[in-house]
Parts: sequence; structure tokens; C-alpha cells
Amino acid sequence: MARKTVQQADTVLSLVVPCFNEAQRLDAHAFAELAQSGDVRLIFVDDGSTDATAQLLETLCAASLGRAQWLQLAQNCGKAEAVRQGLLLAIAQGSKEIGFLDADLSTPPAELRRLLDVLHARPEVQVLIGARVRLLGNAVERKAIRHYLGRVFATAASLTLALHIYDTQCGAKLFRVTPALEAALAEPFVSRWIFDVELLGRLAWGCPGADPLPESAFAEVPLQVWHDVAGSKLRPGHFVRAAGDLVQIWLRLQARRQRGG
Ligand SMILES: Nc1nc2c(ncn2[C@@H]2O[C@H](COP(=O)(O)OP(=O)(O)OP(=O)(O)O)[C@@H](O)[C@H]2O)c(=O)[nH]1
Ligand SMILES: [Mg+2]
Repeated sequence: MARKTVQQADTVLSLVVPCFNEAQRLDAHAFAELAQSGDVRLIFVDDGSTDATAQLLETLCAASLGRAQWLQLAQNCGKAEAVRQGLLLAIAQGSKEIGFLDADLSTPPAELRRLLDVLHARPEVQVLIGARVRLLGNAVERKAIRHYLGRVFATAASLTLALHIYDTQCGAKLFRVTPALEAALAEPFVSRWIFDVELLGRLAWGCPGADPLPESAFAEVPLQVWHDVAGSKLRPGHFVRAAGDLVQIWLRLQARRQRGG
């Protein structure tokens, strides 16, 4: 089936791409192709990169015929706030489907497209999450240490959320814009790195202005391709911070549960 152009598309996904010092890793050609597909609009969010990221994004967006834009925040505020600001911009611009994707394209554009197809095929799903499951026949390639640490963390995150989720931390997630999502994005996240857990918690447990979503509103899709890209900004210390953040998120969710929503 032919892909629709922006003018014809019923829905256009606004995809937020957080970028911090990504001049070396960002594949401008691949992103330009994704934007040209017509049903995806890109919002890059750069918050104070000190390399040539700004110039790269300027060129990319200028050549995108309005399909890619670039939000520049005055100073570095971390991936969590960069993504939140990008998603809020997408909502303010009227998007009905939004999401985010890491700039290193660990989740390749073809997989993002597959996630989008699933979102369109399953109207009951409000939150669609890419999951890095190492199944035979799939090309999910991660350093062993990252895989095992990631599995321990993801299991703890799933227990914290009391949600049957396999992979909270994959950098590819899509959402339908609903009042619940808007409420969940209203406040900055407390965590800089595991905001995904916090966002899922606000949606699954409810937050000021929104009731909890049922588990059926969430779905994970095992990715067929995902690969580690060198140059990650995660350091061993971030895992320790992430564990501390997880405890904080758990305490907040417990307090919410005791207040009854
Ligand atoms: N805007 C913004 N983006 C950031 C910041 N820190 C990280 N990012 C982006 O977040 C995405 C993920 O960063 P990575 O360094 O690849 O880390 P990761 O993907 O969480 O972890 P890996 O599993 O190691 O790849 C990339 O698009 C980064 O550019 C930040 O402070 N500001
Ligand atoms: Mg990465």
C-alpha cells in the first residue's frame, strides 16, 4: 500500500528526538528519509550541545520542507526534560500521535515504522513500547554487561510499577494524545535518566488530573532489530543513580496508592 503524503495522512506522528552532542552519531540522511515518508514529523530537542549538533540540525531541518523542526533549549536539562518539552510542543501543535526515539537510531527507522503500524492496527492501545527481547532470529545486539544490568533493572522497574512490562528503558515509545497523557506530562520528571518509568507510572497509577489507565492500554512490541551504538552517554554511576531514582518513584507511587489516586 502506498504511503500517504503529509497532506493526505489521517494522522501524522510527531516524533521527538532528544539530542545532546550528537554531531558524530546522528545519521542526518536516515532521519531525512524518515521525515520524507510523510506520516512522521520530527522534533529534535537540543539543550546546549557543545559540538556541531546545532549546525547539523539546522541544515537537516532547513532541507526538510517543514517536516522536521528543532527545539533549542537554553541550557542542558537532561534527556527527561528535553523529551517532555518536545512532547509538549507536539501536543501544542495539535498532534494526535506522539513518541520519542533516540538519536543514535539504536532502534532503526524500519522498526519505528513497524511500531507505528501496530499503533494504527490496535486502537485500544494508548502506549506502545519497543521491547529489546533477545529472541532467536531477531537481531537484538547488546553488550552482555548492559543486557544483564538492563534485565535486573527492568525487572525491578516492572515490580515497582506493578505492571507486566518487559523493557521500560527502550528509547522508542509511542503514545496517543489523551487527557491522561497530557496530565502525565504536565510536571517535570524527578528522574533524569529513568523518566520512562516515571511516565509509565503516572499513566498506570494515575496522576493529578488523570485516572489510572487499564493495563490493556499498554502494549509492548518485541523489536526485530536493535543494536548498541557506541558513544552512549550512560556511565556506570548512572546505574546507581537510576536505582536511587527507582526507589524515589516507588515511594511516590505508594503515597499515591495510599491517597487512593
Ligand atoms: N536533549 C538531550 N538529549 C540527551 C541528553 N542526554 C542524552 N540525550 C539523548 O538521549 C538519547 C539516548 O542517549 P544514549 O547516550 O544513547 O543513552 P541510552 O540510549 O539511554 O543508553 P544506551 O543503551 O547506552 O544507548 C540520545 O538521543 C541522546 O542524545 C541530554 O542531556 N539532553
Ligand atoms: Mg543509545
